[in-house]
Amino acid sequence: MRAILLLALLVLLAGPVGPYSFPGTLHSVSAALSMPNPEYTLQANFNGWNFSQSSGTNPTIVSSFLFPGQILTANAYVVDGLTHSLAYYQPGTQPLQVSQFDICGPANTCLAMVSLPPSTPGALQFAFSSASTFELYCQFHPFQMHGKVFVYRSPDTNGDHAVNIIDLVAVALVFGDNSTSSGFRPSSDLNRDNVVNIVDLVVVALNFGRTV
Ligand SMILES: [Cu+2]
Repeated sequence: MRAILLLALLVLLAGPVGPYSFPGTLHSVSAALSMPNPEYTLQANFNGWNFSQSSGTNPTIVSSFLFPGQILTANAYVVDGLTHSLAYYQPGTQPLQVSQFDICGPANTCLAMVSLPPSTPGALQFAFSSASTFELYCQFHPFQMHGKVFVYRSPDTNGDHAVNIIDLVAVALVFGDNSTSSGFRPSSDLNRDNVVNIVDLVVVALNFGRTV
């Protein structure tokens, strides 16, 4: 009963016309990550992505609106006069495995890439196909320029393309479960931390009413 009240409150607070903001556990790099069709901008610097910026150097990109199938828009521009690139790699790819000669494609180690010549900003739109934490590299300087992209599990827990009360209840009913619980459902653990809690409920609430 407490969970039902909680979710009712969340729907009121963060419905489809809600503020679309929630302080995540990982820092984000721009307000544009706090709304549908998330977008971010990074400075390309040999010393690290967003070196010395308020986001922190080599940030993790995280958004409650980033889950499989959702388009993430990356913008980047060079601040040190060098040539860089912004590329997404499979989870766990190490700097030694990254090269400017990698061919990027949906089934490759490098998933997608945009070149960043010194004087021309680059943009890359990409939809990750799985819920995981991907690597964000400059292929020219993979040891220095290495961030991450956190992709949630879909708040559309039953796969009917609508985020609605069914999905909110699916999370609320297993609220408090962790991966050792007998009824644990990974599909309700949206942030993949092996416990179903307020963070997971909020991701559903923020997307409530959306077609995804
Ligand atoms: Cu670089």
